Amino acid sequence: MTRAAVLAGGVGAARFLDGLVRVLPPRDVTAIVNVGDDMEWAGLHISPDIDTVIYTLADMVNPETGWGLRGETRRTLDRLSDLGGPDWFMIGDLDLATHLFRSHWLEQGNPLSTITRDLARRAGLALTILPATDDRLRTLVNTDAGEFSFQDYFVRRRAADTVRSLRFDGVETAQPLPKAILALLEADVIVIAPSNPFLSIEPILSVRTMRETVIKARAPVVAISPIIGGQAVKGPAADIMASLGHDVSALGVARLYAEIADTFVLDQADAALAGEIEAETGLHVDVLPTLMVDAAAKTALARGVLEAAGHAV
Ligand code: FO1
Repeated sequence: MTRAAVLAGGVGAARFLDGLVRVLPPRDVTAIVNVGDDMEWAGLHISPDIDTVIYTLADMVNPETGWGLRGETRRTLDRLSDLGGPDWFMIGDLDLATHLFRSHWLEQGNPLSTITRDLARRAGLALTILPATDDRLRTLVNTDAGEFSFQDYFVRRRAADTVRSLRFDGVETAQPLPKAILALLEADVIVIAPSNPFLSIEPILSVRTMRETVIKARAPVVAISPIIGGQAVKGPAADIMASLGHDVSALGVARLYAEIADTFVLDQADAALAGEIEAETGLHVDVLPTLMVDAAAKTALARGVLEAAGHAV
């Protein structure tokens, strides 16, 4: 039996997990998902990364965007537009039901983790999906134009502002889920998914005891680069790394994970950096095709990552 715990952000992580549950029994997989991107929108609680993971694994995701539901319309949003908004965040008509469901049960006093478990079960998923915390945790982006919530910065302002620093509001008091700590301690492999290191992974690791647990856990830690050939596959990772003064390359990502990971997986396109990364960071480097264009590519990456951790499947 190989138990895997995966630190996960949005689209890249969801695709990786989709491959992982095809090579491991889903019951042996735990995803610990970022909630720093969560927001309140029109009175509803939205957890984009959790929803992206659920929708992708349930094969319900909109393939064009990588988030939202396949085949949904924007009729409600258009009507909201006619009323004067808020309409800057694209909430599709089917996705809206998820936010109504989550908000309703939160309002009734249920923790986010319980609602997430329910949503995953109703989507027919057997892996464990845990929010990084049940407490309020919000990524705030400090830019030249002021401080914004992540979605304000990313969607409303189209990631146009130069980022100076990030802050995780609520992180001083946010508690990790005991189940997440246990999953990390019991795992045979811990994977840092190919997600934005600053916006997706750092908010998870910043929750108290999380980073220390990943470091002290007995399992090998494998981090997958979300940067290929100096570019992010999706999202603002490249821009943010650059404006925070980091090298926009697999080497730049490897440096961020040098203390926490054992193995670093980079794409074939960056194979030439392998030697330099090993020499500078001390990480063991594995070169794999990391672009998850279809089910076969996702499965191959998951298999390669398990092999890199010494767990052939
Ligand atoms: N990303 C966008 O770029 N524009 C949107 O209007 C948008 C709406 C949206 C609605 C629900 C959801 O679950 C995700 C949504 N996303 C949207 C993606 C979201 O911003 C993600 O947090 C990021 O892609 C980072 O993972």
